[in-house]
Amino acid sequence: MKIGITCYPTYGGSGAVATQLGISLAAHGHEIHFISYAQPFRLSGFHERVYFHEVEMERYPLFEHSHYSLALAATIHDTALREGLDIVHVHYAIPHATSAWIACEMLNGREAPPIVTTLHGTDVTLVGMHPSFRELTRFSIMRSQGVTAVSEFLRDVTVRDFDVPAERVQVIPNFVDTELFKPDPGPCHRQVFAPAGEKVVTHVSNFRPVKRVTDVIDAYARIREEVAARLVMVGDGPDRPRAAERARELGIARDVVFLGKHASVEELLGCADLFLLTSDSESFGLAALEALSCGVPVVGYRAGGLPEVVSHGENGMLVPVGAVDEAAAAGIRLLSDPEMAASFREDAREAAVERFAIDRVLPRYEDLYRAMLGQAAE
Ligand code: GMT
Repeated sequence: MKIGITCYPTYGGSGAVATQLGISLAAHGHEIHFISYAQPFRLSGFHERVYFHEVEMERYPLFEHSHYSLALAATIHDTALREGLDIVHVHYAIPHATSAWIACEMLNGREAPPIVTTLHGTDVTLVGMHPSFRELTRFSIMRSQGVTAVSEFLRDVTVRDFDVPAERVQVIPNFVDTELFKPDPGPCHRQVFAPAGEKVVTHVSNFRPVKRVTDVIDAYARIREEVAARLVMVGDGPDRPRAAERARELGIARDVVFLGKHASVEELLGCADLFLLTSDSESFGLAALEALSCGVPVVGYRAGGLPEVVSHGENGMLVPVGAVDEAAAAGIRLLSDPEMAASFREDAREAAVERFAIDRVLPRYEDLYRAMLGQAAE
């Protein structure tokens, strides 16, 4: 099949998943056309049958704002025509599903490829719910021939808040490259982060308010009162300065390292002892899955779809949103009980491989594409 994939290219789970999906589909013999305003951050190296089409946004003095949605529609339309796309698969509803719909309308009579929209999170729970976007989001979801959500939680929210019939939304969970995200990668940077043999606690996110990164700092501050540990903060975003300030206020700044954006988080996760994720909403929590795949237990808030990824008491601990003390207590237990830590690490890796490895999830997308094209599933 020839598949067009649109995603946000910046650091974020939806772009990471869309890119991995495209690369894996290409390895399965499909032809993949990424359509985005920049090369997706995890699309590096050469991959046979993978092409990239950049969305050009002309600047013109009359326009104070760029017309990204329209430029994207034009590029999807152009790519569909020139390459003969069989499927257009967009990740994140706003505005990608809308742009895909415009592109297919523009084909006007020529055979338009079916649109598959994958809902990722704030496209439904936040941005899509804004009064100015709600109707547009619903319209775009309903005009997609295939709709997937990355968790049961997100499917339920979509059905409830957008009045979308439940049978229109299929849950296909996110997945992870378990060969890349694996325990004990070489070289290990543990010595750099924790030269005196301290435990390594890690957090990876885009530091937006929803991630509550100051809670990570607060929980870590309590953990280090009991266990010698260092905190490695990976990523960047609006709340990074607040998190750094909090670490300074608590007098622990020297034990907290802010690495900024990192393209190869697997190198960092692989040498961590604990992953902290204190979001107040998380439709799935890809960062947590990547940690599990590296054999790293997760302590986080019981929010959204995270309980579908992290099994409480088996490979992580989930506590109520905002319960920093409970999160810290869970972290302390895990870091100071070697037997428990070993069992959680083993379960984390096993769960990632058994439930979320690419080979488990990819066929579900292929079946969906075939169903859209009226072909029998393999
Ligand atoms: O929706 C967002 O906030 C952005 C999006 C992204 O591009 O990172 O994150 C969402 O999609 C990820 C991939 O499916 C999920 O793992 C994240 O849980 C989800 N974020 C939220 O729901 C806050």
